[in-house]
Amino acid sequence: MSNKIDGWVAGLKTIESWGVENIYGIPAGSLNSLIDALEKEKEHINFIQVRHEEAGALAASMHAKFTGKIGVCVGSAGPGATHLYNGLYDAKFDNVPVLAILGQRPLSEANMDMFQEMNQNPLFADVAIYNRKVAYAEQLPKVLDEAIRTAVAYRGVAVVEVPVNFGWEKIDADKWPSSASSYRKLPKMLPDVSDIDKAVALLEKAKRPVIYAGKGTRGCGELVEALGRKIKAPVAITGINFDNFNYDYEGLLGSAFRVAWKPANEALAEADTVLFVGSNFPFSEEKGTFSNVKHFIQIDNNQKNLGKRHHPDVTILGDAEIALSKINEKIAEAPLTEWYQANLDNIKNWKEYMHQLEKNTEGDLRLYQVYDAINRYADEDALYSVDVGDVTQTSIRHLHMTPKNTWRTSELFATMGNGLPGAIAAKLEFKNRQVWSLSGDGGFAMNMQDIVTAVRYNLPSIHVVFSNQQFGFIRDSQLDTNDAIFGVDLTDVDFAKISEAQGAVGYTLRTIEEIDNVFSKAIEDLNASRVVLIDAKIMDERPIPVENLILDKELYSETEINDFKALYNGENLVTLKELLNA
Ligand SMILES: Cc1ncc(C[n+]2csc(CCOP(=O)(O)OP(=O)(O)O)c2C)c(N)n1
Ligand SMILES: [Mg+2]
Repeated sequence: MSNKIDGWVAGLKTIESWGVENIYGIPAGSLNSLIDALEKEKEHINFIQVRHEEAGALAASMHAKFTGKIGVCVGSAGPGATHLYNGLYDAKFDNVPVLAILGQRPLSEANMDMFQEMNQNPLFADVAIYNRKVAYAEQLPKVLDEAIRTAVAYRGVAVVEVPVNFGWEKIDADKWPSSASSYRKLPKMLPDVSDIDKAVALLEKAKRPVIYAGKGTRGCGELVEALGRKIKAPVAITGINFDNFNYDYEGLLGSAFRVAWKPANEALAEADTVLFVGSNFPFSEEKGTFSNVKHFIQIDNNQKNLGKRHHPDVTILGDAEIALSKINEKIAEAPLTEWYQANLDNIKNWKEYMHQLEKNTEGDLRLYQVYDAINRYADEDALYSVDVGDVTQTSIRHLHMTPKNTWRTSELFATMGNGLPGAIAAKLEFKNRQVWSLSGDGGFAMNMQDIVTAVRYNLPSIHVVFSNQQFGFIRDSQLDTNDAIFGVDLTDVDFAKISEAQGAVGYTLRTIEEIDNVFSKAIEDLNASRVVLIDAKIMDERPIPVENLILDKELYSETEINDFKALYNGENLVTLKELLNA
């Protein structure tokens, strides 16, 4: 007679075979057989007990973003399952693989409106690309294998509901399938040579070219920089792509629209030709990002994206790196142009503006000096898990990222509360790298209960809360659209105490003078394996709205311009138009 093992032990062996090391969740009756199996398999896979299933699902999604590997979370029948939503939608929107396991009442109790028995699969129909209920015990590992393979291949969310009794049923020990060793990455797609030639011809004719590099250019940032220098095209990027480029790259325009740099918005408004590579920039059409652009060339390895965000004159279906290197090989070096020089000067002017804010040592504590401290104290290969709010915008402006860093956030779904769960996931994987979470006071409060999770699993990390006592990002948008500001102020919370109460070290930073003391102690604590929180009580102010600049002399009066400059300390800001006309 062959050996028998529990259904869920077999299921875990299948999951383990795909290289999964951590499963995030909270136990419940409908998960008892899974938790039983996790105890039996604890030498091979970790159960990371979180304090809110949303934190677990966000950690799973952020794990996939930091590592490129599938993240796994569990939610118990009913309320535990529905708590997973934000993390799963985050994964769906950002195209990363996540497996969500849902508990369920035993099959014998199905369909009778039993306690917590919810008809779950329909609720996950929209978020999931694979969404099934296991039909019998022996099928449990098979369905999991199918789910993981699908999630990994299509980079999305797989949902598997498991009636709890299946997990205890005995199945043959060798009856757990795994297709993990058969998995192969898609080969890089070769672009059509004639499309490359058409792109080269358009770019050689361009008077004002811009390269727009999305996250499809990850890993080939240097090639983008080199092509930009060769054809005298400054480089705009998608916000999430900052760690693909060197902050010091002189042609870096930054990102466009609101979570953005000024030079990118100005350059895209004046450009005649855009080479749009590996991006799904959602604001393109609605915000008129490319409305003045005459020629648009798009490179993407997904047919679904070609022509989605702006109508291209030339489309190149293929791998970004291959397409860019072929263009780079074929294209003639352009001489220095006024266009390129004006953009270089504009970028320099913007960086000087940002540095002036960061290095200012007078007055109240502002977010800028906190970033300056992070830049000074962080390791050069630090990982940053960044929450959603002004903190997303200010991180892309003031963190001096390079390809050695990694930063991840909730990109397209943009859910608040992802910062801390992301840091937990990052530290579990990258034990030897420094991990930071950066959040606003609104976003941090959404999952602050999970500081104790970082403490419990000994995940030394630094968590910076930018406390402006506002839902700042929304307050700023109300300033532009509403008659009054309403519902956005926050009652002050002592986040240091909240962290200390969970076993972490907590600091409250209130003045510029205290910065070095607090940050050097925080690094000492970190090096002593502590979890550290810095609650930075910063001035409540709007960072400069680069999507609504009041700087153009043709559009605004001198008084309006001066008021705008005074409000944002931008006395020395110039415009690209001025530089082009100089
Ligand atoms: C879960 C969720 N709820 C609401 C929003 C809308 N929203 C976007 S940013 C933001 C405010 C963020 O406030 P805070 O974390 O304090 O950061 P700040 O902008 O003040 O730096 C809100 C409410 C969201 N993105 N996600
Ligand atoms: Mg805030």
